[in-house]
Amino acid sequence: MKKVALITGVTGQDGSYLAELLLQKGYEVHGIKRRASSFNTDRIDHLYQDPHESNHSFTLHYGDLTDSSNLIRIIQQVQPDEIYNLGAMSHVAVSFESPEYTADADGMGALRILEAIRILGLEKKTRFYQASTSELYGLVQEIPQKETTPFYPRSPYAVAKMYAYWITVNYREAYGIYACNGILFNHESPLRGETFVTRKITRAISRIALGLQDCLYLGNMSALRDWGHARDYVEMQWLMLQQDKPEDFVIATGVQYSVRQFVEFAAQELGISLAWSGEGADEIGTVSEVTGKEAKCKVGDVIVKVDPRYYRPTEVETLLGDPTKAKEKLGWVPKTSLKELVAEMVQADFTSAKRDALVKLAGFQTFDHHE
Ligand code: NDP
Ligand code: GDR
Repeated sequence: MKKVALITGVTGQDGSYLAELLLQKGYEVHGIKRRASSFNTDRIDHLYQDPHESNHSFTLHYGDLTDSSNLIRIIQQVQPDEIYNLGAMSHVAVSFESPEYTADADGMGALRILEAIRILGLEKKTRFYQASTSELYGLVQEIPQKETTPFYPRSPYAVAKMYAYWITVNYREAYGIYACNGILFNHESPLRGETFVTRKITRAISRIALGLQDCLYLGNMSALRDWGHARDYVEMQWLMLQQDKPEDFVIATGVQYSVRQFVEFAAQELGISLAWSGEGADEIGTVSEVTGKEAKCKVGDVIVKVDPRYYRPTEVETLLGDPTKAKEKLGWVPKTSLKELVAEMVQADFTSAKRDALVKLAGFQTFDHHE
């Protein structure tokens, strides 16, 4: 018998990698996607299976984490062995703009699924994974952060995720549901949303190198993050649901870099070196050397500037995870270094920037997306 998994947020970065992993493992995979006015399945189109074929093992359902009747109906229909709750309004800065919606989708959404499991009498059958986050540590109380480090959330997103974290623990203890939290530190990939800082950087540097864009505007470049690869991290999401006993785990690399360093690594990938001057809102990044054959920018070009518009009302300055528990109990170690991650992201974005440059050269108009 095939195992059955249901993924919320299947159209997102992690949803795509997880669906691929579970299909490779022989699962029947169901995903919840939101209705949108344009196609929103780019990240999973390569996994599409014709629903008219009798043996298809990947099915999408329309739904939303803010709609409990819809969640109950899908879970009743699918009868999943495992639910991965990856769906969320996941952008920290945007959560300050839409705090109430963020609380509803990211906090109450987890409760709605756990209640659906209970209402449908699936407590003994269905295992539940909650996408918890290093943002829970916010104003950090201990370095590095581990499972026992106290939380201090610093955004509406993190506060909503804190509710989801504790309701997951509570339903495990109250109703014996196999439910666990993966406290995942930042993880990136070529599929990362374009407005998160890493992807914003790799896209912009690629476009600047080809003369399609002049400057990259960023917020707080001194922020420190522990960045891993999403492909490595979804393996952990699966592993956490395969244990005898449900537990919560920190997933991180244990290595920390600044946003500024990430910019430097991305530029170096294309043979561009940067020099920094100024401070805070006046900081700029100037091209100091160009060795990349395809890079069109020149020494002296200012290609990075700070725009305080990207500052957050409350910032998380430093995050560094201690993944010892995951290593000891699950035998997990991250496979991808930051340099490898940056190289993969830059290569992917440089390829699509080159396509845009060719289209432009052929006399057609191209439009970039803007925040
Ligand atoms: P993405 O933003 O790439 O994906 C989020 C997914 O959630 C998308 O499929 C989105 O749909 C969907 N979604 C948003 N709102 C709703 C809603 N109301 N109902 C149903 N689905 C919804 O995030 P990631 O893949 O990067 O992250 C996955 C999860 O892990 C998220 O919960 C995130 O908060 C959490 N997390 C992520 C980390 C990271 O570094 N990536 C670290 C720690 C935690 P649509 O495509 O339509 O927008
Ligand atoms: P984060 O990721 O807030 O850690 O949340 P993001 O990439 O948005 O920011 C990381 C750090 O970079 C700083 N920064 C900028 N960020 C963005 N987005 N845009 C900018 O221009 C910019 N300039 C500087 C930020 O201030 C911040 O310090 C991610 C999300 O995936 C969450 O869903 C997840 O829970 C956490 O990671 C772990």
